[in-house]
Amino acid sequence: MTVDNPVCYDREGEIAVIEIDNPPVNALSAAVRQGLSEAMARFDADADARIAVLCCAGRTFIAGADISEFGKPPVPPFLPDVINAIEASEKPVVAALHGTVLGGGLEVALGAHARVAVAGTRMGLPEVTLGLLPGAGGTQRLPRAVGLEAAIDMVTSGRQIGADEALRMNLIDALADGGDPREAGIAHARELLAQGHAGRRLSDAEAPAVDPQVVESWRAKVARSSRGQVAPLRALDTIAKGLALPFAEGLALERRAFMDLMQTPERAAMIHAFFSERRAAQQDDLKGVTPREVNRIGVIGGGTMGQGIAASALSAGLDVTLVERDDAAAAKAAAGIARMQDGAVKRGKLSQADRDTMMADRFRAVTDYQALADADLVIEAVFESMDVKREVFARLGGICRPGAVLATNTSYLDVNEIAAATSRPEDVIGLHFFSPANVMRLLEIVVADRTAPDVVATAFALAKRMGKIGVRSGVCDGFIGNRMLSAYRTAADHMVLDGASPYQVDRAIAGFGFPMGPYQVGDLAGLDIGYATRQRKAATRDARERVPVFADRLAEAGRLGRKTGRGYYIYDEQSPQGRPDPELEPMLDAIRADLGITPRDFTDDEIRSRYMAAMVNEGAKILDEGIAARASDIDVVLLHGYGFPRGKGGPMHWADAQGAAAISADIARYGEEDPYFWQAAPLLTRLAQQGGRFADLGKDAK
Ligand code: 3H9
Repeated sequence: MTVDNPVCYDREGEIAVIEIDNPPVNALSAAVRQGLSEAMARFDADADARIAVLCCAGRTFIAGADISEFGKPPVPPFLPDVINAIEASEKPVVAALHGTVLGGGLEVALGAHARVAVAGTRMGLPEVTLGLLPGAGGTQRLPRAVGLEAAIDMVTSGRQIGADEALRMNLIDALADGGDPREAGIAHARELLAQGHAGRRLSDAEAPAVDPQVVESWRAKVARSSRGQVAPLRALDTIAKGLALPFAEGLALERRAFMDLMQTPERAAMIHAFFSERRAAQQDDLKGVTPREVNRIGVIGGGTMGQGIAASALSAGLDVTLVERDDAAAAKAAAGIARMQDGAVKRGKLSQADRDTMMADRFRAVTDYQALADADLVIEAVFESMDVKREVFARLGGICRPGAVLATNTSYLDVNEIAAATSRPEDVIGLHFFSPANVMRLLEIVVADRTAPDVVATAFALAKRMGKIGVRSGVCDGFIGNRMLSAYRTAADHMVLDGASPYQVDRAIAGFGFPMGPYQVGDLAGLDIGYATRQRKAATRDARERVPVFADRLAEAGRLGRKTGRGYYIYDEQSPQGRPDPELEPMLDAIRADLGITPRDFTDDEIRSRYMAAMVNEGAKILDEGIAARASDIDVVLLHGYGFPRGKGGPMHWADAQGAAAISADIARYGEEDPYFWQAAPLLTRLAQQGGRFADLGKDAK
């Protein structure tokens, strides 16, 4: 290997070893493709080499095409040609797999004549999660290896499978004993040589029969799960149509589909999401700051949130002490956490033995705060009241060891005020988990005025360890996510006051790609939460602010959403997911009449425009105030905490695609009716005037 060539060729006797070393994930950059082509030519010409092993250095086999090259002009050699050359070799090539063998990486492996994996290897074709489909033979070779339905499942979902499953479905030929992929490949190559076995070319294998009925039933399933995304259905079609053609024509069909998808806004949005998630952890001011060590965690409060946080921390290998008010509450919390871990065992994510030792050795639920004396980090998840939180933090300041991080899971309260309740505000930070905390990946890291840099670094390190995506937020009411939610929910409420039905709003928003509309979300979260917030703010409310009287009426009538069987929708055995309530419209009409509003019709498009304009406008204010450091952080919050459709990249990416001028013009129009709510963010106005984009602001410009 030279400095420029990330692919190394050497020999072990009759076995050629072709090793790729392109950190961090051995992505198939132009240099790797070039190096692989040259290595294959050298192997073909090497009379002393009878078989080749293709493996990778570092933490993983090839994790796919180099995503950072997407959207730029393609540079030869192209991956399908490189893979065809591997497969066309007269002498067998063994792919030796480890780590995460994804996308183009799995396609390279499918072009080899045999595949061996070390234990723990994961494989998948995640292209649909980037708005693409496998573009280097995956739609044609995979079905020839594993059969039609298994291939459709993998390609249209992008899901990863483990090495055991891969062996069962014939995706790999063998599972190695040891953990070293190079050694595993060499051992497998020796076996093949000894048996006189040359492996097989998948392009020569017979294509599985394509039963149109099977394809149709998958189409219905994929259409449901992909919620308007184009790539999964295009992938399904490409598999089905391609398999009916000779192999080379199937490949050509696939290539055309891949190039088409490369041009879609969906592809750009999903790749924006991918890099935004990774960028969120990059904090310039934390370079060189060492995080504090965290092994023992305390969780105060064993409600749904506390349980989820504890379960998630346990799964990350941390030691957890949970504190509750009394023995009964502690026992209830412990039982809830045990149930979550049992669920993980059932889903195959955790072994029974690990679950048992985790619960016995690394977890305890107690009633005495003193048990937190040696915790490295304590997360408070008690009732959302400033008085209660201040009391908890005042106590913690005296009990926790010096240097322990004190975190609050508040979802909107002022973290500066909470920090002021302790003698050590520099140790205090907000860690806003989302419910259910053992499932949701988003973690808002709320940095208060006096939070120490190493506490911020500790929070990011903890997020990573817990498999969460940490996004930094400044202190404001609701932080990034709930503040945005409040804005777009208010826009929806105004439309309902003015004549739209909540059911139409929900349908229109689902039509944009959200899994649920705002009123379905409200019913799920419980209508008492919003009611309590409105009550809290009533005394200081500006007289020009329009109140969603209908929401108050529902809450006052005890219609609190799913948990009471009735909110905006009715939930019963007949309709567990909810059905419209015939009493709602008459109630809304009466309220409108009381308020002197003549109801008007809204089109679904207008509903979506107003909803999105409110969201983007609030995002612009959040950026202007420095609550979020970059637009892409806001996108990550909405994508991971609020169901924003990934195929649209997040609200700020979506705004850039529409153009600030168009959104700004909408807001100016809406503002003619309600100038109080529709106040354009100065940043949005600026971008509209200059033709600028959120993506080019500040850190995003780098
Ligand atoms: C494809 O293959 C198309 C083909 O079908 C056809 C082609 C013709 N490219 O996630 P991490 C970077 S589509 C470039 O933090 P982890 C990443 O940005 C591709 N860069 O680590 C980060 O950089 P930084 C199909 C990539 O251990 C660093 O590597 N493949 C790529 O948590 C570490 O990443 C995929 O979709 C890439 N492909 O997870 C796989 N992948 O440090 C996408 C990663 O500067 N990748 N980087 O922020 C993943 O799912 C995860 O990165 C992986 C590692 C599981 C591999």
